[in-house]
Amino acid sequence: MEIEKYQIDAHNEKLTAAHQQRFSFAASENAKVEEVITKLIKFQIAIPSWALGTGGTRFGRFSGGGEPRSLEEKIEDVGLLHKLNQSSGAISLHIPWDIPTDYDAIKSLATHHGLRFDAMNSNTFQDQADQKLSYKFGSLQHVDKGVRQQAIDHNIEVIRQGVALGSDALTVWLADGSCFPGQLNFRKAFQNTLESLEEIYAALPDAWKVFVEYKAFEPNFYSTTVGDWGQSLLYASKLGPKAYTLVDLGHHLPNANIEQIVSLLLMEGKLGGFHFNDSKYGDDDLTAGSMKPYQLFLIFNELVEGMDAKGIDHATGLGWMIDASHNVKDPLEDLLQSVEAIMISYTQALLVDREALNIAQQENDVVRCQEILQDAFRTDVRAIVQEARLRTGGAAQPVQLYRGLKVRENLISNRGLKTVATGL
Ligand SMILES: [Mn+2]
Repeated sequence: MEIEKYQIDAHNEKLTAAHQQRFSFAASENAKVEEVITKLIKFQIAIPSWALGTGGTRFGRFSGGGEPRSLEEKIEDVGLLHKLNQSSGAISLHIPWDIPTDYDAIKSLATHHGLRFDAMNSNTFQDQADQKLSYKFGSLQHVDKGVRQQAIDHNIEVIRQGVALGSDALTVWLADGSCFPGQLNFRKAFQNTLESLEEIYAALPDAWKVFVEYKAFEPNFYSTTVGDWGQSLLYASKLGPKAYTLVDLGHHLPNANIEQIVSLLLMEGKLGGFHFNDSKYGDDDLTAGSMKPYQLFLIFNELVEGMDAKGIDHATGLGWMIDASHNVKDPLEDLLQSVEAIMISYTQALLVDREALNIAQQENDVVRCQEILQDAFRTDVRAIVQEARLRTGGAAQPVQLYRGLKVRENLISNRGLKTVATGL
């Protein structure tokens, strides 16, 4: 299914008058509004191929129907999102779930939908049917060199796939760790992992980056070999200039100060990418901004401040990706909500009066510091985000139009009710 321009125009026309009124007010309140809109138009968030189907939990999975059955249909789905919000112009693939059969055809399909290929994701957290050795006790950390080599070869193969598609980054998330005290020699596990990553790093093309993603726990529940940002930063520093830390919002212990982590990684030039989601308890993979919107804003506040301090381009300097997966929502509606929440937080962070904040910090005026941050956070920026979307041909209200056009019903009638997205 494709959404046609006339359908978006018809939807927008009905909402123009009300939007204009709200936008004029927002513009009158914010002197920087045009500068902000320029940045919003450039800012694109990659959609992970695995978020397009119902994710499920370890207890069950409740398919919503019409899920993409192939890489082509996944690209089609991200194309639908991008058509609606004009902010989802990239797809992040997972290998071996998304191996193309015809690279040129896949590339031209992506181009047709205005999409590029974001970071490639390797998978050594589960065994594939044709796999010789098992990852039950880890992959890059494994005590057996043969298992490590298999995992290294897989990652190099993912780089090769990414090169063929025009991607320029590899994300390595490892389930490696241990479930019980004594199971693992921490130092040996670290060193094995580092040596394995060094071999993968050596296979990176010149302009490529490797993102080392950390996670505090799960599926291993006693130790994780890339468990936190300190461990990830150690690997990234030892590997070299093409290696960076990737922050996934759901991969911290409860109440971690993620904004401070982000700030220091940026200071060190080692923040490479971001996985957006939200959570209340653990790695809940909920819609971005659905649980802790103030935290999302505070993170963006540090991102904007840190990127500006280093002269990093907001849109291209870091890898921006969603990493979420749902059991109860239509995955496409959920992704539209996530992108909207991210754009709202980014906009609010752009509105922070940085000069005033610097002065207030310098004067230890704690009350004023809070006022400045919360003034930006409490600004209703939805009309600004909407204006950026309208100027690039997106829909005024993406979820509303998605429902109005009966996109899900359409996908179900095309693909069937009982479909399973590859990899889920
Ligand atoms: Mn992630």
